Amino acid sequence: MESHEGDLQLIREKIKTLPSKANRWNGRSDMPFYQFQGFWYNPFLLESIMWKQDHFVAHPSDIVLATPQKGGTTWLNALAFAIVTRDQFNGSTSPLLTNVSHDCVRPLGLPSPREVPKTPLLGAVHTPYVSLPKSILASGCKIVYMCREPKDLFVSQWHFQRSLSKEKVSLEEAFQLFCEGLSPYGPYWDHVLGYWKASLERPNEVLFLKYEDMKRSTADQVKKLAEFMGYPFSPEEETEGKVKILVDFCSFDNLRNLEVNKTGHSKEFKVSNKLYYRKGDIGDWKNHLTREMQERIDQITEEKFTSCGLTFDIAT
Ligand code: PAP
Repeated sequence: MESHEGDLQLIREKIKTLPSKANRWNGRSDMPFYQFQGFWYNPFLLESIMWKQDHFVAHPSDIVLATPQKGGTTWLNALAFAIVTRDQFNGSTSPLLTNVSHDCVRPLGLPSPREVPKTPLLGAVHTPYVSLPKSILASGCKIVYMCREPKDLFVSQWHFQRSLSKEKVSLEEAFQLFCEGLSPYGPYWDHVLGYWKASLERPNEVLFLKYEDMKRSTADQVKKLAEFMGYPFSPEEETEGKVKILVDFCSFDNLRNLEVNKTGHSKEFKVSNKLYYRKGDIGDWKNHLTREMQERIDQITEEKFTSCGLTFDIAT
């Protein structure tokens, strides 16, 4: 325990030496952004990322669920958990009925000594690919990444950060910061590209998913996800309609209307669960961004992604 505290103390000292900027997203002068390996974090999140780099021991059977903040974490956690536990639980016994999905997977970002590993271990991170613990890459365990079209992700992140903060950042200021890369776990585009390139280089180990594809063809994407994780649906299961049952169970409307997600708090993050369920639509940016904002963000997306072969349907 003492060495655990000692390690954290060293990390805290190191953080203080990193490039730093005011964090206008939360308006708190005691919690600025620090830049580490190209990305911006508040000091508490960074502490856990740095701690895990040195201490997290991955097993080849682990499955890492990686998302940028607001990239579809709640949904991906729920789907992955429902897939790997489908022989254990059904629609009336699933822990997802009484726990927000963040509490059904292990948040790999937090510094806690590793418990006896469950197999498989589902672990969730917002950590950029470059900053993942090296043992994750060395173990060859599976990594699933889900992200979202940049304009919708920005709008979702703006709503979420405002709901957590006393000082409410304006849309215009948050937009400016987001485009400059100064957002929680940002620059967003670099976060996406890290996993995109890894999925091209190591396709058996890194699966790259888009929130929009998951919305438009959920059943196909869920089958792909299950197959990748090593839990494919059998022809019998497909005939019995198991894919549709799982998709309906994890749908926005079904999960949002559960009591735990209307009135509960996540045990791990102490956040009100209803904040994880806002609209769940594609294209909500149209209700928030001006034409100029749209053009600016689309231009960055085009510049950053197109040459790497990554496209999003930016119009919808
Ligand atoms: P997190 O990274 O803070 O955990 P995350 O789950 O990635 O948040 O983002 C929440 C978004 O996913 C919200 O989008 P919105 O702000 O545009 O509405 C939320 O509504 C949406 N969401 C949550 N659960 C589901 C679901 N089951 N299906 C589709 N979208 C969902």
